Amino acid sequence: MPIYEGDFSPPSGRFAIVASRFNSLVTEALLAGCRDAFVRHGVADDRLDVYWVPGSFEVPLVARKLAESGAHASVICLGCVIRGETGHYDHVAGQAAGGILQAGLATGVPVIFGVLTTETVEQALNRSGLKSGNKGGEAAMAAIEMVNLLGKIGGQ
Ligand code: INI
Repeated sequence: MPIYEGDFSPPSGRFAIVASRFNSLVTEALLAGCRDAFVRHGVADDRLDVYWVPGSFEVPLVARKLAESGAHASVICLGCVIRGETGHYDHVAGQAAGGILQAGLATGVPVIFGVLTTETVEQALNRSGLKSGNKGGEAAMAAIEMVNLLGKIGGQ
């Protein structure tokens, strides 16, 4: 029985990272974790293109444009939405998630959801390099795994 999985061998091509400036203390740390994971898996900084947007709500549009361009093997979306800071948390977080999903489904390019959605600032900090790892690094790993998995589909 053939089983197909993406591995973490260095993929070819360029990678786009869309990062949200809102809550930038957290998102700068997500970006650092993302870059670090890429570099440690054979994707050097000069193969990464970083696009900054104002907030997580703006991430899907830029992610979709990039995915449509066909210039990148994957698009990684980084942001941070904290419930305690806003009454429109549900709209921003929900629309970001839905838009990021749609960008991938509409283009066939793996578009990775590296947007933190947390109740508190402490949780966000913990998931961006403190107690609970770094979601930006996890997003880079997910991108590599998906690129390598998709490379195995249709070619057997
Ligand atoms: N954007 C975020 O990325 N995180 C947030 O927590 C947030 N809050 O709290 O409102 C947020 N708002 C801005 C939003 O993403 C848009 O940039 C803005 O509404 C303009 O469209």
